[in-house]
Amino acid sequence: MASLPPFHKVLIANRGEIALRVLRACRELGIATVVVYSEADRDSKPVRLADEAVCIGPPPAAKSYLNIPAIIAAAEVTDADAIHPGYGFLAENQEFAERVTACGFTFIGPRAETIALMGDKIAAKRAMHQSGVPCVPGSDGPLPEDTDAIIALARSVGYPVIIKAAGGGGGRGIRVVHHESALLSAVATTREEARAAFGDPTLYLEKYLQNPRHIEIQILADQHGNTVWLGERDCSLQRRHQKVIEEAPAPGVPRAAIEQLGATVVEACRRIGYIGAGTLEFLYEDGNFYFIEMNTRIQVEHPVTELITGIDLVQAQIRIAAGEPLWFTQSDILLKGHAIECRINAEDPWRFTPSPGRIDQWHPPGGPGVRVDSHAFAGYRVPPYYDSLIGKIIVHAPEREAALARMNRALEELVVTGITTNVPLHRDLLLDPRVRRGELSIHFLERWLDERRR
Ligand code: MV4
Repeated sequence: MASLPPFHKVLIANRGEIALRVLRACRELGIATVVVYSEADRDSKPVRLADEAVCIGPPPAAKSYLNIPAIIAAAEVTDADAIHPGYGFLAENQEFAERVTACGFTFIGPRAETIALMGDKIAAKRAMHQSGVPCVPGSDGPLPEDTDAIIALARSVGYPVIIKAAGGGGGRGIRVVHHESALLSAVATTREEARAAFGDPTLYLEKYLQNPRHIEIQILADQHGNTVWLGERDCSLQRRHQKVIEEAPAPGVPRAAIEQLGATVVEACRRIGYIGAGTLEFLYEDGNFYFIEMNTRIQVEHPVTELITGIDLVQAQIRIAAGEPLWFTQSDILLKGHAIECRINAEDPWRFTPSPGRIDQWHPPGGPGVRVDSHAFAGYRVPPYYDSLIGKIIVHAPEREAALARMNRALEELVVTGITTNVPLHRDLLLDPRVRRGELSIHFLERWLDERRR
């Protein structure tokens, strides 16, 4: 059955592997594509594969991928219907979503007011808490100005506490406080950092969880009130808030607990009027989940969910933005097997210094259960201006052990020369018995790196 494409033409306001990923989704839906690019990405794969490409400025992102007027002008001259922001850059920028809509284009993502709600971490937490989503105990709102009130609050929550900026997120504007003696100076410093970085000095406070896992729930919601959750992802293996390996399902977490959480977040997202794809981030410690933030974009690690559900999340984003009702229900979503993603970065595997330059050889892995999302090719020059992600290897197998074996095999097959990559880090990590047993925490990787440096 041939159905009408959701849009005639979509403009892709991003670069690299995610621009290619969105382009592939559009192609399969019969939608023409426009890719915008900076001068540094002129010879990139998404630019070559797109139906049309428009240069929007010089290499620095502030002058190209963050240049809202240039992107809107590109949509106007190419007569695009809709704009997909990918991740990073303008994906969670309320002003961009508003201007896209005001100029008559469809923003492929949540409503601008939802982006604003989730961008305010206090408002997001309050909205989730009111809908029964479990949250970390804390200030239940902005931290007071009064120093005695701050001290009393931290005492009632109990040390250690963590101070967070309402305008922060993703690891920016946070500070852990272990003793009352350090509290007020930590608040003052974090407040000034928040004012400078986000233009908003508002802070909040939470009990600091000392050794949690990072587990997130993927949701999809259409414009007609249908909302589903698509399992969880464990993203605990990270360094400096950059995820390194993600997997689904989260190893060792009781299914009943996740299913209850899934049902709760679906109800919360329905009440908020959430539309599109979204991810709720939780800390998981001692069998309990605590909501921390919600991301209103497609995430780097979305393929892990696609492999265990069989649902194309990027196509779903596009069809939802065009107004289609969800074409499946919660009971149609079966989580099958186990998926693991390794992010391949052009960087030193142990020192993490970027390694831009020309890729001489590129031999991606293949075979059963292996997916490679990458814009790389032999002869491609990794530009020095953007993040170092050159691709992702994602494997799927019936069980976790088989997925680990498959990832080891895929990493052995991968050949990248000319630049340095973090593949040796992945290979060593996947050999670690604690990783193999699924004994993860947000601190595991940094401690593991510390241990091997000695
Ligand atoms: C926390 C926490 C412990 N307790 N909140 C860091 C980034 C931001 N998204 C939230 N973060 C954390 N919030 C409480 N109450 C520990 C972290 C945290 C973290 C969270 C997820 C993934 C990696 C992390 C690394 C360090 C700290």
